[in-house]
Amino acid sequence: MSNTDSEKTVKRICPLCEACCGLQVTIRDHQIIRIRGDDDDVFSHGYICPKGAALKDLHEDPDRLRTPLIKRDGKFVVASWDEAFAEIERRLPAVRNAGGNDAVATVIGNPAAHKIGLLLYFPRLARALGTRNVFSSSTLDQMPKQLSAGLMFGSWLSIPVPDLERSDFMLILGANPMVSNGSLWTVPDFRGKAKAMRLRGGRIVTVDPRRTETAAVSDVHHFIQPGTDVFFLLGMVHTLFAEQLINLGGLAEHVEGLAEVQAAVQAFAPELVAARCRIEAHTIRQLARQLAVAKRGVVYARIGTCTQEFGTQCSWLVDVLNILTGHLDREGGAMFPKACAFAANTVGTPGVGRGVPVGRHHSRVARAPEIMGELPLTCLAEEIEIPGEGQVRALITIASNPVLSAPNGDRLAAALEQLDFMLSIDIYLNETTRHADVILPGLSPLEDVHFDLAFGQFSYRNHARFSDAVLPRQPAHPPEWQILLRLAAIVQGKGALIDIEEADRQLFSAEVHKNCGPHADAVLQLLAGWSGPEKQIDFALRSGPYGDQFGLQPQGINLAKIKAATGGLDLGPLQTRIPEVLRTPSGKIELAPALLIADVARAAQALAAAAPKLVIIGRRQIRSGNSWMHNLPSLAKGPYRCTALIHPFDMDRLGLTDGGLGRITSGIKSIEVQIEMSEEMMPGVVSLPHGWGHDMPDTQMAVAAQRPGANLNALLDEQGRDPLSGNAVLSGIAVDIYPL
Ligand SMILES: Nc1nc2c(c(=O)[nH]1)N[C@H]1C(S)=C(S)[C@@H](COP(=O)(O)OP(=O)(O)OC[C@H]3O[C@@H](n4cnc5c(=O)[nH]c(N)nc54)[C@H](O)[C@@H]3O)O[C@H]1N2
Ligand SMILES: Nc1nc2c(c(=O)[nH]1)N[C@H]1C(S)=C(S)[C@@H](COP(=O)(O)OP(=O)(O)OC[C@H]3O[C@@H](n4cnc5c(=O)[nH]c(N)nc54)[C@H](O)[C@@H]3O)O[C@H]1N2
Ligand code: SF4
Ligand SMILES: [Mo]
Repeated sequence: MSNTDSEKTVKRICPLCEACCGLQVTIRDHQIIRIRGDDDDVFSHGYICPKGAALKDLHEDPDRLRTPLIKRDGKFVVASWDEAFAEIERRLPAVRNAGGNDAVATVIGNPAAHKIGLLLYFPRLARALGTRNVFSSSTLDQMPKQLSAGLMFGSWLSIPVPDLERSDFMLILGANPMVSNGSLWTVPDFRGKAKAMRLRGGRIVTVDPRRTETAAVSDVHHFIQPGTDVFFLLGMVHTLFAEQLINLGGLAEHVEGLAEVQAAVQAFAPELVAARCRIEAHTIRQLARQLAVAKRGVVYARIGTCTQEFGTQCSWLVDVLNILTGHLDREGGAMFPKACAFAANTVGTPGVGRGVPVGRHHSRVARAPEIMGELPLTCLAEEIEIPGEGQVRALITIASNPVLSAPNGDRLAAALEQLDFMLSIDIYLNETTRHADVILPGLSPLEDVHFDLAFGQFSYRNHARFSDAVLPRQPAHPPEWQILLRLAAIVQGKGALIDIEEADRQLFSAEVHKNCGPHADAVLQLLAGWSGPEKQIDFALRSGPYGDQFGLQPQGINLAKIKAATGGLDLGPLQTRIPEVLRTPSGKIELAPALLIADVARAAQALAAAAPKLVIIGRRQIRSGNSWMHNLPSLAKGPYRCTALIHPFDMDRLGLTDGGLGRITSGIKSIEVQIEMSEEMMPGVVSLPHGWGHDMPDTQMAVAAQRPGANLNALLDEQGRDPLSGNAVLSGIAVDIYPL
C-alpha cells in the first residue's frame, strides 16, 4: 500500500471474471479515484480489462441495493436488517413445516464463485435446509466438464488446463478467451500469452462457428456447424487409432480403458462425420496428426462445447485426445494446477479415491439425475408449477438472475409468482429479484475481503493471493457470510438473533475437531486471531499442499504471509501430478467411463440428422458480464451491442438489411433484434449475445433500461438438455428470421 497525504493505493483482486486480475485501487476520503492493473501482481502482472475498472461504477451505482427491501402490497419498501430477517423468520419456516425440506429450493449464480463469503457459507445454509432442490448456473455452463473430469480423474474440479506458456500447438474449440478472458482456465492476458507462444513458433487453431477475436489471433480458423463438435472430436479420436498415432508416453501405466475407447469410435471415420460438422475429412485427419506430432500440444474447449446436447461427450473427448497424444500432465500440454487451498485433489490419500457419485436422486418431474448434488436449473420452473410431494413452494436465489440467464425465463418468471415465499440475496432489483418477497443486498466487492477459492484449480500458474477490504462497509450492513449463517439459524429454529461470531466459532470448531482429531485444540489456538472466512482460509492454507502445517513446516505459507507479500505469492509453474492427483477407485485415469461409452450410441443415432437451415448461437462481449453489468455507465456506453450477426449470404436469402430490425422466431417464441451483417459468421448461423432484455417492468436498473437489448434466452426451450449432465442446450438452436 502506498500513501500520500490524502490519496492511497491499495491492492484488490478483481472478482468479475475468472482471470482474477490484481488491481490497484487509488482512493481518497473513501472515494475511488482510479482503478488500474497491478504491475506487482505475481499472477496477472498489470493486466486489466474494462470491467475491472468498472468496479468504480459498481461501487458508486445509485441503483445498487444498500439496504434490504421487503415487498408490501406488491411494492418494495426499504427495511432494516432486523425487519428483513424477522419477515424471513415469519415466512420461510412455515413453508418448510408445511411442505418438508424439498419445498425450499436454492439457486446460486455465477458471481457467487467469486465471493468467498458465499462460497464458504452456502454449504452451511444448504445443510440446514436439507433440500434436494439445489440449482445453480453450473447447469447452464460447465457441468458437462465437471462430470467428465469427475468420472475420468475422480474429482469434480480436477480439470486440466492448457500450459500455454510452454506449449507449441493449441487447438481451441467453443471458447473465445480473447473476450471471455478464459474459463475453467484462469489466464489473465490470454492475448499476450498467445502472442508470445506464436513468436516462439507455436501454432493456434480455432474451431468456432464465428471467426472470433480468438480466431483473429490464431494461425488457422475452421467453422463448425454448431452442436456437432462431438462428431468432429470422435472423428479425431478415430483418426488417432486408425493411423496408429496413439502415444500415451509415460501415462501408459496410469490409463485404463483404451480398448473400449477404440471400439466406441470405430464408426466415426472423418469421412462419415465431415458432412455433419461441415469440416472436411482431410482437415479432421490433419488436425489429429498435428496434435499427435506436436512436441507440446493441447486441446482446450469451453462453453460452446458444453452447452450442447452432447456436452459431456465433448468434454470427455477433449481429454481423451490430450491423453491419447501423450499431452496430458506434460509441460506445454493439459496440466493439473495444484491449488494452495480448498482443492479436493490435494486432500485425502493421493492417487486413489471414491470417484464421483452420480444420480443419487432425481428431479421430481423430469427425473433428471442429480450431478454434484445439483439438479438442472432448467427443471426449476416445472418443480414450482406441478403439484405433488416435494413441490417447490419457496425459493432462495443467491447472486443469480435465471429469468434472463436461463432458457425460457418467461415460464420461470410466471412460476416465481406462484411461490409462497421468495428471498433473494442480490445487489440489484432486477428481472429475477423483482419477484422476491425480501431482497438482502450483498456488499460492494470493494467493501469485502477476497480470496479465489474456486480458481486456484484452474490457474495457468500456481499462486496464493488475498485482498483485504478496500473501503469500510456500513456497520449495519452484514457481509454475505453472516447473512447466510443467520438464514441457517432461522431454518434450524434458533432464530435470527443468534450471536453470529459464536455460531461461526462453533461450526468451525466442530469441523476442525473432525479433521484434526487430537490436534484440534492446538490448531484452533493458532487460528484464534482470525474470524469468519479468514479463519477458514488460514486453516485451509496452513494444512494445504504449500502450508506451514501449523509450524511443522516453518517455510510453508499461511494467510499472514500472503497478506504481507506484495502482489501475492507465486508458487511456480504447473507441475506433473499424475498419479498423485487422481481420486478414482482404480487409481488410474478412467479413459472409458461406462456412462460415456454407452452414450456414444446416442451420437451414432444423431449422426444422420440434417442440419437446420439457420441456427442461433451466443456471443460474449468485453463490456458485458452475463446479465448484470449493463447498468454500469463505463461499460454501457458506446455503440449498440446487442445485435444479431448474420453472414451476407443469409442476409440476402432472408431479405434482411444491415442495421435494420428483424424478428427471430423459434417455434412460438420470438424476439425483435437489430441485424448486423458480418462476414465473421458461418453461413447458416446467427449470433446474439445473452444476458440482455432489460425491458421488464418493476426493476431498478436505470442505465440498463435505456438500451435493454433482446433476450436470447427467451427463444430457447428449457427442455433442451444434455441428458448426462443436465446441462442446458444453449447453442445451435434452429430459428427463422424475418425482416421487420
Ligand atoms: N443463451 C445463453 N445463456 C447463458 C449463457 C450463454 O452463453 N448463452 N451463459 C451461461 C453462463 S456460462 C452463466 S455462468 C450464467 C450466468 O447466469 P447467473 O448465474 O444467473 O449470473 P448473472 O446473469 O451474471 O447474474 C448475476 C446475479 O448476481 C447478482 N450479483 C452480482 N454481484 C453480486 C454480489 O456480489 N452478491 C450478490 N449477492 N449478488 C450479486 C446480480 O445482480 C445478478 O442478479 O448464464 C448462462 N446463460
Ligand atoms: N466479457 C465477458 N467475459 C466473460 C463473461 C461475459 O459474459 N463477458 N462470462 C464469463 C462466464 S460466466 C463464462 S462461463 C466464460 C465463458 O468463456 P468462453 O467459453 O470463452 O465463452 P464465449 O466467449 O461465449 O465463447 C464460446 C465460443 O463458442 C462458440 N460456439 C458457440 N456454439 C458452438 C459450437 O457448437 N461449437 C463450437 N466449437 N463453438 C461454438 C461461440 O461462437 C463462442 O466464440 O466467460 C466468462 N467471461
Ligand atoms: S479480465 Fe476479468 S478479472 Fe481481469 S480485470 Fe477484466 S473482469 Fe476483472
Ligand atoms: Mo459461466
